[in-house]
Amino acid sequence: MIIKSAKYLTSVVDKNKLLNDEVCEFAFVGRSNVGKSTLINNLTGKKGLAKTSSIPGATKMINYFSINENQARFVDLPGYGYHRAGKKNQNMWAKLIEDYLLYSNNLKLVLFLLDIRHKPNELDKIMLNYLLETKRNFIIVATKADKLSKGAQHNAINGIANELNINTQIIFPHSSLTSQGKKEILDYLESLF
Ligand SMILES: Nc1nc2c(ncn2[C@@H]2O[C@H](COP(=O)(O)OP(=O)(O)OP(=O)(O)O)[C@@H](O)[C@H]2O)c(=O)[nH]1
Ligand SMILES: [Mg+2]
Repeated sequence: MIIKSAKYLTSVVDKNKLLNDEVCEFAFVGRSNVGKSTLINNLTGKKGLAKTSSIPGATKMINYFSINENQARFVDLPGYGYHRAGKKNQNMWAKLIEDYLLYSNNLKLVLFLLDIRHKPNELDKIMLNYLLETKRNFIIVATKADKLSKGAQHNAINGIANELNINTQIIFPHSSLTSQGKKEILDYLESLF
């Protein structure tokens, strides 16, 4: 997929306000601070498009971005598992993510992000099961690949595949610093049209 334009559309905190027209969506899910918003900025080539932060809990709403004048939408979701956000916020965000995954009719693919350095945790496994239960099409993006050598990346990807019982072919290592993996991910998105 060649992204020629990307712009912010709207933010939603209510399942009744989810956009549900004919435009296909790609959603970015994962633990807080894993790099969802940064990945959107890297794929679109627009640094400040989605708000990022070194402090977890940056994204608090469902943020929609229009790609190529509504050829598609990127959907930036709040992260899960940020305990300092407090139970009330965590529950609210979890519900929002669940509702989005349940009710979005034109969701083509979930980009499920995992930090390449860490073993998937319990919440990641719950998310994976939720994607399987709701029959959502997904790939795994192993983020922050620049933190590991190529050899260590290879081992980490095998580790993630084993832990989650999935095929390494759907795991894409990515770095927003070097743009490693950007082309492979965009090619994959293109293949879905
Ligand atoms: N080294 C490195 N750092 C990254 C990469 N991607 C993201 N980061 C850093 O990770 C931190 C979190 O990035 P965000 O994109 O805000 O993470 P998020 O998943 O959107 O977080 P929430 O909105 O809190 O759920 C920021 O400090 C980013 O600069 C990467 O590929 N390499
Ligand atoms: Mg974010």
